[in-house]
Amino acid sequence: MQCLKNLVRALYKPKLIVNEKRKFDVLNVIRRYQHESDETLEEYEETKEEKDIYRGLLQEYIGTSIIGHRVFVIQPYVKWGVKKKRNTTPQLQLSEAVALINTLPNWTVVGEKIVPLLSLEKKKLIGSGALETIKKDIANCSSATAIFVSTNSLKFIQIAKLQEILHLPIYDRYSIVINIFREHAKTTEAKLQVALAEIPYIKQKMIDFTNYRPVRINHDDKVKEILQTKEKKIKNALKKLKEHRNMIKQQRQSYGFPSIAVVGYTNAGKTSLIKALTEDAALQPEDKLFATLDTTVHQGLLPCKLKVLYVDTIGFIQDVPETLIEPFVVTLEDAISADILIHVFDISHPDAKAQIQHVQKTIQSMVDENKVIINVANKCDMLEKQDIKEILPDDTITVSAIKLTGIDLLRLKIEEEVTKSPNLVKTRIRVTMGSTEASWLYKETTVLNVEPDPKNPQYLIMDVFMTTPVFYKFKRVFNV
Ligand SMILES: Nc1nc2c(ncn2[C@@H]2O[C@H](COP(=O)(O)OP(=O)(O)OP(=O)(O)O)[C@@H](O)[C@H]2O)c(=O)[nH]1
Ligand SMILES: [Mg+2]
Repeated sequence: MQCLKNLVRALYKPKLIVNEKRKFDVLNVIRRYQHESDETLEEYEETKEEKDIYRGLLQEYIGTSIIGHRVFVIQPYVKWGVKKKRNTTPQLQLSEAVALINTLPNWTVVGEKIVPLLSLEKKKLIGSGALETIKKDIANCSSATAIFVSTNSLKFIQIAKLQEILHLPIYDRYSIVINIFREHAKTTEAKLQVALAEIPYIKQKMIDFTNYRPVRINHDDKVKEILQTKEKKIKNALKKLKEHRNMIKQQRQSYGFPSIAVVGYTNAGKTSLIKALTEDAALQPEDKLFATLDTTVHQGLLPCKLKVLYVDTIGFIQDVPETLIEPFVVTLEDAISADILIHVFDISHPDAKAQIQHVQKTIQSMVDENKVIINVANKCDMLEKQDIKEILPDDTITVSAIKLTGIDLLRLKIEEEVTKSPNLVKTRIRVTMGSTEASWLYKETTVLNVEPDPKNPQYLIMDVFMTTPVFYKFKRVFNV
C-alpha cells in the first residue's frame, strides 16, 4: 500500500494563540469529514418493483432482524486436520457467537451446543446422530424460533437440509453479521457498503439453490438483472462518496495534522481509547459488536501541543467470508493510510491471543512493512497485574481507556513516533519581535516555546514544529 509519509502535513499552532478564522476552518473540515456521507447523499434510483423484489430476496436469503428471535446457537468445530483451529477453543468461539446474537435488538439466546465435526462440507453439515440430539435439545429449551450455526457461510443445501430436519430458520455468521451491520449502519456510506455486502451472499445462495433443485429453477432473468443493476448502482454511488472523501482527505492533509488510525478487533475499545485520548465527550462507546461502522475523525492534542487526528474504524472479526467485509475494506485501507497505526486489543478477553493474531494478519496485507504500529493492551482494569501475560506483542503499552490508566504514557509514545517522522522539522528561528515572520510562524506552525533573545531583546527565539513543505515555504516567503 502507498505509504503516505511523503504527503504534506503542515503543523498547527498551540491553543493559546489559535487564529480564530483558521480554527473554524479546521473544525469545519473535521466536521465535514465525519458527516461526509450524509452531505453527499446521492441515493441511486430504484423502482417500486425493484425494491419489492429485492426486499423479497433479502427476506428469503438473509432473513430479517426486526421482530427478533429466540435463538439456539450451534458452534461447530473441526476436530482435527488442517482445518482445525489451533489458537482458540470451541468454547471461546461459542461465546463470540452468543455475543453476536446478543448484539441484535430483540434477539436472545435460548440454548447452545458445541458440535465436533470432521469437516464443514457435509450436505447436512452435522451427522444424523448429533442432529437427533440437537433436535431434542431444541425441544427442551424454551421455544426457539431460529438456529444460528456459527460458521462462516453455509451452503444453500446445508441450510435447506438443516431446515427440513429442525423446522426452524437457519442463520450463518454471514447473515447474522449482515443483520448487525444493517442495524448499526448510520451514514449513507455505511448503508451502501452493507447493501453491497448483501448481494454476493444472495447471489451465491441463488446459485446453490439452482444446483440443489435444477428442475425447479425459478430465478428468472429479471431477478438476476435487478441484482446486477443494484450492485452497479451501489458501486457508482460509493465511488462518488470516495471521490468526495479523497477531497476531504487532501484538505485535511493540507492543514497538516498528523493522523493516527485506531484499529482492532470489534469491541476491543477503539472508540473508548479515542475518547480517552481526545477527551471528546460526544464519543459513545457501546458494549456491542460492530458499534462503529463508519470511519470518523477526532482531534486530539499531544503533550507538546501538537494537534493530531485520531481515526476511528470498523472492527475486525474472525470467521466471516471476505465478500462480507470487502466493501468496508476500501474505507479501512483509506483510514489506515494514516501516519501511524494504533492496534488496540482487549487484554482481558479470554480469546485475546486469537483476536490479536487475526488483526495482525489482516493489517499486514494492507500496510507497508515500515508503518509504525503502536500496540495497546486495553481493559487492564479487568485483570490482575500478574495476569497480563506473555501473549503481548513487543513494546505493548498497557492502558485502561475507561479508568484512563496509561493514557498519558500512550500520548507520549504517540508524540515520540509522530515527531520522529522525517517529514517534520523541529527548529529554532530568530525573528524580530512583532514582525510578520513571527505572526506567520504563529499562524502556520506549532510554536513550542518563545523567549526574548538574551543577546538582543528586540529579537525573539522561537522553537517551532512544522512539516518540511511548510519550512521551505517559510524560507521562500521570507527569503531566508
Ligand atoms: N472495563 C473496561 N471496559 C472498557 C474499556 N475500554 C472499553 N471498554 C468497554 O468495552 C466496550 C466496547 O468499547 P468500544 O470503545 O465501543 O469498542 P470498539 O472497539 O470501538 O467496538 P466496535 O466499534 O463495536 O468495534 C464498551 O462497553 C466499553 O465501555 C476499559 O479500559 N475497561
Ligand atoms: Mg467503536
